[in-house]
Amino acid sequence: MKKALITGITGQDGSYLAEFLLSKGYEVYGMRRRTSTPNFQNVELIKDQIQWISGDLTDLPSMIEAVREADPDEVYNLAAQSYVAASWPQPSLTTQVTALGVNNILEAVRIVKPNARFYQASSSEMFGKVLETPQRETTPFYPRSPYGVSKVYGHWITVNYRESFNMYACSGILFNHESPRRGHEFVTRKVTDAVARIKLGLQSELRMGNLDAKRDWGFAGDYVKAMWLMLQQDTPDDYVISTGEMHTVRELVDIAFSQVDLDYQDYVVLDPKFVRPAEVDLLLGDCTKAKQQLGWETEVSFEQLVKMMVEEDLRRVQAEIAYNNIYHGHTEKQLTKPVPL
Ligand code: NDP
Ligand code: GDR
Repeated sequence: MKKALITGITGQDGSYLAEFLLSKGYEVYGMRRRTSTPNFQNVELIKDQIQWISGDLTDLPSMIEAVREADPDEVYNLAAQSYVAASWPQPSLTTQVTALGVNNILEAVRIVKPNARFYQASSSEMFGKVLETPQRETTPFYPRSPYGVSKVYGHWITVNYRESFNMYACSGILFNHESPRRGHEFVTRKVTDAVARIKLGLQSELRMGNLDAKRDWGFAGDYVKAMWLMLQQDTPDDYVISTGEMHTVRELVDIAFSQVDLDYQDYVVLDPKFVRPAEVDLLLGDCTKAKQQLGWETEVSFEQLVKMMVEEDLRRVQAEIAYNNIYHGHTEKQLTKPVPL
C-alpha cells in the first residue's frame, strides 16, 4: 500500500485529493495546523480514514517530524496562505507560508526521505501581467501580488531541489479551480453563496470588485487527478493545468443569478473595497503538454461548475435556515452571514 502525505488537507484541494488517493488504496497522512476550533468541514466524511499529523509549514522541525512519521512515497504540498487579496495586508505571513514554507517541506523531504516524490502547488498567478496568451509552461512569470511573488519562489525552489539533489519534484501550474468546498472569500463561492441567500430572502445585494477580470475556471475534483498523474511519470516535470476556456467575472455572476431566475443587475453593487491594488487581468491556460504526456482531461464545464455550486449553496442555506428555526428559534432574517473580506 502506497503512503501519501498531504499538507493543506483541510482546504478545498486537500480534501478532494485525499478522497481520490483513498479510492486508489493509499494510506493517507494529513498534516494540519492546530486551530482553536477544529476545522474538519471539508474532510468530515473521511476524517476517520486519515492518519492525522500536527504541523505548520513555517516550522521546519514539525515538517521533519511529519515526514518521519508518515514515511511517505508521495508528498503533496498544498498548504498556503492562498487568498490573493489577503496577501497585500499580510505580505510577511504570505511569504513565510507560501514561499519559505515550501523550502521547509522540501528540506524535510531531502533530509528524511529524499526518494519520496514531491508535488508543489504552483499557480497561474505567477504569470500575472499578460505577456503571452494563452499561458503555457514556457511563458515568463510576472507576478502581481505578494501571493504571486511567493508562488514564484515556491516554484523555482522546487525546480532547484530537483536539479540540485536529483529529487523527483514537480510543480503543477494550476489555473483557478473551484467547487462547493471553495472558501467563501473567493469570487465563485462568494457569488454562489450570495445567489442562494438572495433567492432565499437572507441578503439583498452583492458587493463586488472588478467584474471585467477574466479567468480560466475548472473543477477542483478534476484538477487533483492531474497532481497524482504528475507523480506517476518516469521523470519529474512541470505542467500547466487548465480548461483552455476563459470567462469574465461578469459572466460568472450572470450565469449564477440566471440559475435561480434572477437578473444580476438588480443585485450587484460595485464596491472599491474589493478592487485590488494590482490586478491580474486575464488568465487563460494552454495545457497541451498535460493532455499529451499525462493523458489528463477536464470533465466538468464552466456552466456545470457554476450550476453545481449554486445548487449546493441553495441546499446548504436551506438546511441552515431549517436548523436555526428548529434549534434556536431564529427567524430567517436573523441568520448570521460570514463577514465579507
Ligand atoms: P485552501 O485555502 O482551501 O487551503 C489551504 C490549506 O493550507 C488549508 O488546509 C490551510 O489550513 C493550510 N494552511 C495554511 N497555512 C498553513 C500553515 N502555515 N501550515 C500548514 N497548513 C497551512 O487552498 P486550495 O485548496 O484552494 O489550494 C491548494 C493549494 O493550491 C494552495 O497552495 C493554493 O495556493 C494552490 N492553488 C490553488 C488554486 C485554486 O484555484 N484553488 C490554483 C493554483 C494554486 P487551515 O484549514 O487550517 O486554514
Ligand atoms: P484569484 O481568485 O485571485 O484568481 O486566486 P479570486 O476568486 O479571489 O478572484 C478572481 C478574480 O475575481 C475578481 N473579483 C473578486 N474576487 C474576490 N475574491 N471577491 C470579489 O468581490 C471580487 N470581485 C471581483 C478578482 O479581482 C480576481 O480578478 C485564486 C486562488 O485560489 C489562488 O490561490 C490561486 O493561485 C489562483 O486562483 C489561481
